[in-house]
Amino acid sequence: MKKPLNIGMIGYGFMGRAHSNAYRKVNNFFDLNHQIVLKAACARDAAKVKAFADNWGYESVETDWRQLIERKDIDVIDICTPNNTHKEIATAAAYAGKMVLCEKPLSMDGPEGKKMVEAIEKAGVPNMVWYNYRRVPAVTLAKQLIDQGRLGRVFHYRAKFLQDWTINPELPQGGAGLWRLDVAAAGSGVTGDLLAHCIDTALWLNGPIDSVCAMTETFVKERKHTQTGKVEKVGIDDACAFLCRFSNGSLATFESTRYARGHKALYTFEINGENASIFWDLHDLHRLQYFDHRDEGIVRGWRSIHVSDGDHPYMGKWWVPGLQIGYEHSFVHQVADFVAGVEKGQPAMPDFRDALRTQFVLDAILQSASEGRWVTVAKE
Ligand code: SOE
Repeated sequence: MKKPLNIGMIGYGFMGRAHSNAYRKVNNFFDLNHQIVLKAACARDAAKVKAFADNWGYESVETDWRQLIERKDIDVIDICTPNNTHKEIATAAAYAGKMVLCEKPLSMDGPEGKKMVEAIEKAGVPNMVWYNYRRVPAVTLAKQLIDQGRLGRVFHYRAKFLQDWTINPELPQGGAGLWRLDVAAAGSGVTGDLLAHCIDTALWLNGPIDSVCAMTETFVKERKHTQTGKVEKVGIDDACAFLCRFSNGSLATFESTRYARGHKALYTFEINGENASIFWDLHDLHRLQYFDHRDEGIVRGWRSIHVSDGDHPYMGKWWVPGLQIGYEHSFVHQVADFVAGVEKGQPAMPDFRDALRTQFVLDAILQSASEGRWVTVAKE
């Protein structure tokens, strides 16, 4: 008999759906001692949250997250609300002794994130931040290859995350989905929304970043605000590019924008080491490109590894070799690792403390862009 693990979901947007899907699938594919139970969904709009709960099979609804947190029958609070609400909900949930799963980025900035880490560690509750791309099997395979020392000394890291959905100046800021354009709700633009993913992966694969030199731009300076109905200044960065130095001596370039016409979610990274290189592309997420200079000369070249075999990370849990999986599975893997971590007493990464490191890099990027100089990344 499995032990129930009761989920209290806050928010019903894109991430509310991605996580709910993961909760529903995880026990069918992964051997866990806990059974996930979709206990309650919570959001302010009663009709919308009811429709969401009915669609995904949540047993009940709440319209006030404080009520949800007080409920004795909830074990895990999952925060899928805009960034400016993460701190208040996460600290209250930790104080109430709940496990806390928080959407990325952890917080609005480093100082706020630090307070969240203090609260969660004081409460001693399991916690995790949803940087899902670590658990795309090809990305996890990249980590394995690096940990095996196949690359040798790393010289370069190169990442970008390109989209094109905010080019239209008539698009308003604020409200469902579009809160990402409102600095009061999001904290920053592409830096916190997209580069946060690139940085999380980079810190995991290539270690700490020491210093950054960044530039940002806001191409559309004013947009109508959905809540006030008035045309208001846009406070987010529409594009950001930065150079950085990693502690291991490697040099890096990162670029992100929502103004790259034709690109919808082009997240790519490349790592160049003395012996080997790795390249990954979210639009082709089940492949890892790998070049090894130690291969025999006549067959040396980039290999395109179709990450779908039973001995590839996570793939033994899915179909048969050769059949690929997709974006949504990265969330299933993250839930599976979180629950397995709770069972073994080993935190699943990134936890709040680990995600705070990304937050410090984001702060340094924004400071560097506004001051026009290199900035050292805070460590703690
Ligand atoms: C929108 O920019 C968005 O949905 C991000 O918020 C996600 O974190 C990213 O994975 C895809 O793009």
